[in-house]
Amino acid sequence: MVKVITYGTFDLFHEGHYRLLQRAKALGDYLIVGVTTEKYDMERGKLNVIDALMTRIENVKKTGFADEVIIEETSGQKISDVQKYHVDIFTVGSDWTGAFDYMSDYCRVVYLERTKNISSTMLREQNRRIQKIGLIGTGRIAERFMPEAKLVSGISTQGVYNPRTESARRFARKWEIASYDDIEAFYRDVDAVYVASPHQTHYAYIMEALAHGKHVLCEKPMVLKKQQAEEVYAYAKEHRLILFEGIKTAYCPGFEKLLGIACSGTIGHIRYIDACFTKLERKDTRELTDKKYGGSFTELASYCLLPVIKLFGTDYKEVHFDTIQDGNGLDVFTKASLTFPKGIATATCGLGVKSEGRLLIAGTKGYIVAEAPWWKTTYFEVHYEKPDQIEKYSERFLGDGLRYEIKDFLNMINGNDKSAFKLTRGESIAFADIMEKFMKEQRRI
Ligand code: C2G
Repeated sequence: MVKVITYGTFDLFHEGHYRLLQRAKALGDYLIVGVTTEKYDMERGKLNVIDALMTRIENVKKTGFADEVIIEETSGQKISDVQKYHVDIFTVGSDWTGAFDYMSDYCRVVYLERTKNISSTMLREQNRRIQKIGLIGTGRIAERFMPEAKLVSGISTQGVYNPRTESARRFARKWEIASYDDIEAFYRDVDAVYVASPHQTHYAYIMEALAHGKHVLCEKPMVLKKQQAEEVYAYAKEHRLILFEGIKTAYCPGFEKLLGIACSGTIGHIRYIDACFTKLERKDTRELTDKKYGGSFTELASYCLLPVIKLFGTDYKEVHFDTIQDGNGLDVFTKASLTFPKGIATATCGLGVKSEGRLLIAGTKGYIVAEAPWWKTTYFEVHYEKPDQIEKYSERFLGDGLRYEIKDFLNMINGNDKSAFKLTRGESIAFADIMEKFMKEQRRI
C-alpha cells in the first residue's frame, strides 16, 4: 500500500485545495492530510486565517479523498509524521517547489502543479469570497509581494500585467500565475490590483483600475502631485472602492505599537522628530539612473515622512529641502526640514550617502528611539532624563512585511475598516503634496 501525506491550512476551501487533494490521493492508495492549527499558522507567519480548525477539517473530509486527517502543530512535525505513519510520498502544491526538498531523505517528494485560476463557484456556495488580485509591474517589489501574498488567507494572486509582455510572461512562469498582454482581459479577471510599476505610471494605472471597478493597493510613493492624490481618493470614495498607499511600515505591528506609545503621553508632548533611512544603491539601478523620477527622496521619503505626519499631523507650516546631488543631478542625499505649530521634524534619505538610519521622537518628558531598520519595526526604547531609566519594547515583523498591508487591504475590501486609521487619505495626500514641492524645487516637474 502506497501512503501519501500532504499538509495545508485549507482555509476558505476552494478548487485549488480540492484539486490538490484529488491528485494527492491519486498518487497512492492511502491519503493522510495534515491540517494546520491556528497556533502553528501564527508561528509560521500566515495571517488572516478565517475558518476554525474544525471547519477546515470538515471541508477536507467532505472531499472524500482523505483516508485520515491529522493536525499539524509544529514546524518539525512533517519528518516525524512520515516516520510514524510509514509514508511513501510527501506532496504539496508547486507554490512550495524546493521548500520541502529536505523531506527527500525520508520519502519521495512530489510537487503538484498549483491551480492557477480558482473560480468562485465553489466559494459562492459557501457564501464566501476569495479576492483575486492582479499585479501591474514585475520589478523587485512585485517579486517580494508574491511570497507575502501567499501568507494572507483570503487573497489569491491571479495574474500579472506589464506592457513589456516578455517580462510579464517571465514573471508569470516563475510564480505560476497568468500573464496578460491585454489589460482589459486582466481587469476582467481580477477583483483588486496591486500597482508596482514605476512611480510616474501609478496615477494612470490607479485611475484605470478604479474606472474598471477594482480596488487598488499602490506602492509608495502613490502619486507625485497633491491634486492627483486628491483626485484618486475622491474617485475611489465616490465609487466605494478601496484605495491604499502601500507604505509597509504603516501597517506593521511594531510601528503601530511605537505610535501608540508616542501618542500616549509617556514622553510628554512631542516636539521633535528625526527620521532617517539610507540605503547604498548600485549605480545602475533605476533609482540612480532615472533623472526625472529617481533619487533618494522619491524612493525613501515616504518612510521618513510617515512618523512625522502621523504624529504632528498634516498641517505643516513650512518645508525646506537640502540636497546633495550626483553627476546626473539626482539627489543622493536629502534632508527635508518641516515646521509644525508645536514642533519641528527632519526626514533624511540617502541612496549614495550612508547614515545611521534612526527614528527619534523627542518629547517634553523623554524620547523614543528605534534604530535602523526602524521601518521594519521590531524593537525600540523609551528613554527619560535619568539615563538608566529605559523601557524596551519588541514586536514581530515577519518576512518582508508586505503581508500586513495586504491583510489590512483585504479586510477593508471585506468591509472591516478597523485599520483605516493606519494611513489615512489625508496623510497620503500630504505625502504627495511634499513630494510635489520637492520635485518642483528640483525642477523635475
Ligand atoms: N494549492 C493549490 N492551488 C492553489 C492554492 C493552494 O494547489 N491555488 C495547494 C497548496 O500548494 C497546498 C494546499 O493547496 O499544497 C493547501 O494550501 P493552503 O491551505 O494555502 O496551505 P499552505 O499554506 O500551502 O500549507 O504545513 C503546511 C504546508 O506547508 C502547506
